Amino acid sequence: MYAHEKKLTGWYLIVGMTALFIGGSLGPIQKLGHAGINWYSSLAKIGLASYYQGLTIHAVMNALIWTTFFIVGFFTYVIPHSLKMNLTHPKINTTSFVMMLVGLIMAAVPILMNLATVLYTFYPPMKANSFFYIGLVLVVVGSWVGGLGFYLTYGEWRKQNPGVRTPFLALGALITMVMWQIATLGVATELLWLVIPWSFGWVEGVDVQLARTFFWFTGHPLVYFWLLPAYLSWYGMMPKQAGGKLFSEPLARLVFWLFLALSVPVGLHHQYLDPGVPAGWKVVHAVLTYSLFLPSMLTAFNVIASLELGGRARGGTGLLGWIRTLPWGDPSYTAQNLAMILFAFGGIGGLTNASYNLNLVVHNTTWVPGHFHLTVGSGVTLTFFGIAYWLVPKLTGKQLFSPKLALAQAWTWFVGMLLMSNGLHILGLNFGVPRRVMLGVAAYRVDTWQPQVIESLIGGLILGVSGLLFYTVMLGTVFNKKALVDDGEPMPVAEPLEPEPAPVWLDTWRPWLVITVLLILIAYGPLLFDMIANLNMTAPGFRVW
Ligand code: HEM
Ligand SMILES: [Cu+2]
Repeated sequence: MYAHEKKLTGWYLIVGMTALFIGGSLGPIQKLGHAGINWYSSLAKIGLASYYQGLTIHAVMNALIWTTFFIVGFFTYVIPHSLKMNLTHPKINTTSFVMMLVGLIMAAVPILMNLATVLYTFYPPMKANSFFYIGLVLVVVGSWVGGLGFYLTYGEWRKQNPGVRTPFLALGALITMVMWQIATLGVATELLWLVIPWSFGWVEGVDVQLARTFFWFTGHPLVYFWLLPAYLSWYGMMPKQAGGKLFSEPLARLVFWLFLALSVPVGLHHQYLDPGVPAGWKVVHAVLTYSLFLPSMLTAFNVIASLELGGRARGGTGLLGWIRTLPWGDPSYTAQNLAMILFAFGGIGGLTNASYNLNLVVHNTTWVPGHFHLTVGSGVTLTFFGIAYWLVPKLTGKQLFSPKLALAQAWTWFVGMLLMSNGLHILGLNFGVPRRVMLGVAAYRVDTWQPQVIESLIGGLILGVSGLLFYTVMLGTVFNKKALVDDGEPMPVAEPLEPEPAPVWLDTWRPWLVITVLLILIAYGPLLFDMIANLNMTAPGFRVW
């Protein structure tokens, strides 16, 4: 059973991890560039034209491709196993993978040919080769098709199980996909309506402000699309790995519904400094952004309480003694717990970014990459590594290669990221050092930056080693001679502490979807109406590289 699902998940993971390998390799090279050690003239010989081409590859492969492929692949495994039934339309899910792969290739070729060095935000009026944009659309639409396969499977399950609560893991995954589906309407509109016709030269100009607004309509919920699968594992799997139970399952469901409702109508917090957006709407989005603090804190409380149950069940006592008895020898658990700690720092910094006035201080400084390497670069990526440490053995039927090496991977990522992100945060906050610059050759570079430049370089190099350890463990597992002993459990599933089923309103889609759409209409409706009524398709395209 589940042979098709496993194979498909395996393919998603192979593509995602390959993308991360290519993108991740450039990370330490960028750090060297910041410190004045310039590898780019040597890299030119193998076709890398500039720091910016490298930065585009780094962020597109890591933040867009690795995440999306891993997530859709993970859900292809989790949803059927959670519902305890096969995908009902396996061909649809296979089509999803093929579309995403074709899209990836279509976008990657222009990037590698230096025809799309527009960074992963591709803000117009920078203009890339059309196939870059078409490829990205295909990746997104391919993920929608995957979602469709999941919904059809869920519909069939619902028919066979009327009145039964949707299992938590399936519900969380489905909510994440629906949120993604709604959120990506923004970037799909941006590309299909504004950018692609303009990049082909069918229309003269593009409305830069409207394009950015559509982009961030998707751009913020994108971070929750990355994060919710990690939350799903923290809530629904890690307590089991720790020997505990999910402290409050209804609360966990509520959190997913809240993220569905609140992820989208907050995008303007990325546009506080955009001159074409009225201040009033920025304030509305700022307030809504702070409302995300609620589900975030509920998560911290619920997940830590669940882990505490595990630590105590394993013999831990005292106020904090249970922390010591958590399964720190298990790389899957440890990677995810360390990811959580890094993510907590990222979340705290995020409060600064989200503040309308404090944002001015850190906007477009190195503080920002300092922040998101803690969130997507660690909270998400290190959690996905932790998941891979149990999932890849299940997929291949092989034992995890060298759990010790995997543990070393988790800890080196933790230490490396603390150093790199600390350095980047301080440089941005104290000195206003700009992001997206090869600082080593900047004319305005000063010696007072040096301590943090070195600190973050050391962090970046440790991260590079950590990345190599990850790939060693993955390849070692795939080629491991030792077969996995089947324990009959396809994935860790945390039991709820309270046996009663969650209330029906936490398993009902309609009211939550209505709230979601209403909030989006309130937060974006008048603004978009105004921008479209005053459409300004005037900016010509530029090739600045
Ligand atoms: C080996 C580990 C890594 C290192 C050393 C590293 C280093 C860097 C550096 C130095 C920058 C450029 C900062 C600038 O010039 O503004 C950067 C940008 C970025 N990184 Fe990483 N990174 C790593 C892993 C990751 C991962 C795992 C992700 C996401 C999953 C990620 C996502 C990004 C993104 C989205 C950018 C922004 C690019 C832009 O501004 O257009 N990085 N990284
Ligand atoms: Cu955001």
